[in-house]
Amino acid sequence: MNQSRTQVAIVGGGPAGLLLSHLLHLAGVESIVVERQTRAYVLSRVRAGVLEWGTVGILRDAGLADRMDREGKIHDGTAITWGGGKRLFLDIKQHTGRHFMAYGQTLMQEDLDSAIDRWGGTIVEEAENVMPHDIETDTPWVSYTKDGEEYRIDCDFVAGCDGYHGVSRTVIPAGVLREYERVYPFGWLGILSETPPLPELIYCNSPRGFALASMRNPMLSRYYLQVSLEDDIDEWPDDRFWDEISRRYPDDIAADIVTGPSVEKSIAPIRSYVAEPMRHGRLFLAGDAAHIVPPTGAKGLNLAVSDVYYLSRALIEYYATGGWGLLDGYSDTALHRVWNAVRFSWWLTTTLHRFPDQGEFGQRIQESELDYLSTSDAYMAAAAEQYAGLPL
Ligand code: FAS
Ligand code: PHB
Repeated sequence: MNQSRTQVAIVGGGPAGLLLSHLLHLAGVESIVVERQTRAYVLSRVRAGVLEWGTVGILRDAGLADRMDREGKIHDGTAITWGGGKRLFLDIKQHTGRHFMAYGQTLMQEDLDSAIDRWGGTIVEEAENVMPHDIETDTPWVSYTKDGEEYRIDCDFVAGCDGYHGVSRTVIPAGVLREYERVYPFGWLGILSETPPLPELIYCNSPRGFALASMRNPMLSRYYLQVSLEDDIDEWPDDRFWDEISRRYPDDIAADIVTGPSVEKSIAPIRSYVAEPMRHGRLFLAGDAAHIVPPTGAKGLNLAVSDVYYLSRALIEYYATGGWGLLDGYSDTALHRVWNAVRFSWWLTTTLHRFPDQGEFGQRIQESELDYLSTSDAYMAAAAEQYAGLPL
């Protein structure tokens, strides 16, 4: 058994795990990241594209924002279209004074990888059979195997940053863990194409189903269509995708969509999920390991960042003062923000997507909701505040 020791063992090398390792390092706290995939595989997963202004601030303060500030695009709000041509602009700058940054999670992950390599951090790739142990004691540890060898990392704390399908959540006793879930009866078919994107993000409620136009850079567009959970990616050749998205958007918007061959295409299931508490003993969960939101509200990655912001502050306080105050308050603090984002993502998902059993009555209710939103400054301000992300 190859043995090592660190202060914080981090399970999972996605954005939550890497950002936590970096923030801890900046405060002189040691960690080791244990990731079951290769870095290349993690980078190959095309995911989020919108960073809340709070996330932007955390990345800037941590010295992780040079490329984001060069290549990211700042937006003052997002558009919503419905009812065959109606539209509104959810102006988060006007209502909150904040913006959001269009910058792909893949690039953020690369920036984190590079930063950790620069200061010589440890990211174990292709770790198998990762398992946290003795999290209810003062001497937790993490085991894993790699290239046929067994490894043990003794630590003070374990951070479970291993996503929805990770192992960390499973070591919280069944009698302690409370789970809340809603699975939606549709998926998101996402496409990347090397074409100029529309200038703004545009969410679309159409009787044919939801659509979203987004971007990654001036020559890389990201589009989504709501599809049936029974659909297979092979049933969606590029031509069908472009034809369908032009049917869902009003003609004048559809006319501006520049089509082209897809360079990535995938279908993701849509669910809301929260695990409570986000801490048990010396195990702390952060990011998708603790919660999943429909991408409609662009909250998933941003929640991972806010969890890590709270957890890093708590761990830094412990190592600086021996105090447990922020650690003891971590789960409640993180969950307050999580549930707000879960509720907003659920509301926007139920307002913009076509549900199988909603009928024409349900369609008109959704359109009436958007009509009201577009005419009420108070409602727009509330929606803008939540899309922008509540202050940390
Ligand atoms: P991640 O899942 O990103 O990372 C967890 C890491 O842990 C992974 O690298 C995994 O390989 C590793 N791991 C898992 N089990 C392990 C084990 N047993 N041992 C060691 N390592 C293990 N969010 C948005 O805001 N907008 C979007 O458009 C959007 N689209 C998405 C599309 C898809 C298909 C998915 C799955 C998610 C999407 N999300 C989106 C949400 C996504 O961005 C997550 O919120 C974000 O990746 C969360 O980061 P982490 O918590 O680090 O989890
Ligand atoms: C994206 O650009 O991938 C994106 C943007 C906004 C969302 C979801 C995804 O709500």
